[in-house]
Amino acid sequence: MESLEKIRNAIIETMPAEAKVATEEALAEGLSAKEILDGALIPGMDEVGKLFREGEYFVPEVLVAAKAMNQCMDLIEPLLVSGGVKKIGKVVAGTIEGDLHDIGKNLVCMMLKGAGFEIIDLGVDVKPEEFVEAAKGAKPDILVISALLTTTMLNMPRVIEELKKAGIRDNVKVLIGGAPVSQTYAEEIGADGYSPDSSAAVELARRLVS
Ligand code: B12
Repeated sequence: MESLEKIRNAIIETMPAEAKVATEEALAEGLSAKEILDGALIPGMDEVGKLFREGEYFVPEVLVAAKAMNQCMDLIEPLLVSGGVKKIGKVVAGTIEGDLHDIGKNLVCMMLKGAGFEIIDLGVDVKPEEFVEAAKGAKPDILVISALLTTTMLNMPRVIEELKKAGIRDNVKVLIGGAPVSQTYAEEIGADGYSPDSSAAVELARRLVS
C-alpha cells in the first residue's frame, strides 16, 4: 500500500515531518493504527537498525529516525487507546538502568493502556531501586522492564533481587522484554514472563492479572 510505503521510507530516510504527514494521510484513508504500526513503523525502524548495524547509519541518523517513529506513534496512540476501557490492572514500566532506548517500551505501554491497564511510566535509565520504590508506592500488579542492550539486560535481575530484599517480590509480577531478552533469560533470572513484542505482551499481562 502506497501510504504505508511513504511512512516507512520517511522513517528510513530520517524525515520526521514527512513521516508525520504520511501517517496523517494513511489515517485519513482509513488505515487502522495496527496496520500502520505493523506495516510501516516497525518495518521502517527495523531497516534503520539494519543500516546502523552495517555502519551505513550512525547515532544521529538513528535519533532522527526514532523522532520520526515517536511522532507517528503519537498520532496513532488515540486509536490504540480507545476511551472508556475498563481498568484491569496497574503497571509500572521503565527501561532499565544504563539504557536510553524507549520506543519499544513506549509501544508496550501504549498497547497495555489500550487494553485497560493504568500505566505509570518511569522513563528510561531506571535504577532497580527506583522500580522497587515505585512498586512500594503505587502497588502495581505488574512491573514492565525493557532492555535493548546486552550490557543493560544484566541489570534486570537486580530489580528482582531488590524486590526480594524489600520483601515485596510476591506482590508484583515482573514482565521483561526487549530485543536481546529471551524466554530462557526470563526463566534464568526468575522473572514471571517475557514477550517478544507488544501484542504478545498484552496477552501475557492479561493472563498475569487474571
Ligand atoms: C533507535 C535505536 C537507538 C536510539 C534510541 C532512541 C530511543 N528513543 O529509543 C539511540 C540513537 C539513542 C540509540 C543509542 C544506542 N544504541 Co541503539 N538502537 C536503536 C535501534 C536502531 C532501534 C531500536 C528500536 O526502537 N526498535 C523498534 C522497537 C519497536 O522495537 P524494540 O525496542 O525491540 O521493542 C519491541 C520488542 O523488543 C518488545 N519489547 C521492548 N521492550 C519490552 C518490554 C517488555 C516487558 C516486553 C514484554 C516487550 C518489550 O516490544 C516492542 C514492540 O514490539 C536498535 C536496532 C534494532 N533493530 O533493534 C539499536 C540497538 C538496540 N542499539 C545498539 C547500540 C549499540 C546503541 C548504542 C550503544 C550506540 C552508541 N555507540 O552510542 C547507544 C546506547 C545508548 C544507551 N545507553 O541506551 C545496538 C545494541 C547491541 C547490543 N546487542 O547490545 C542495537 C541492537 C543496534 C545494533 N545492531 O548494533 N539507539
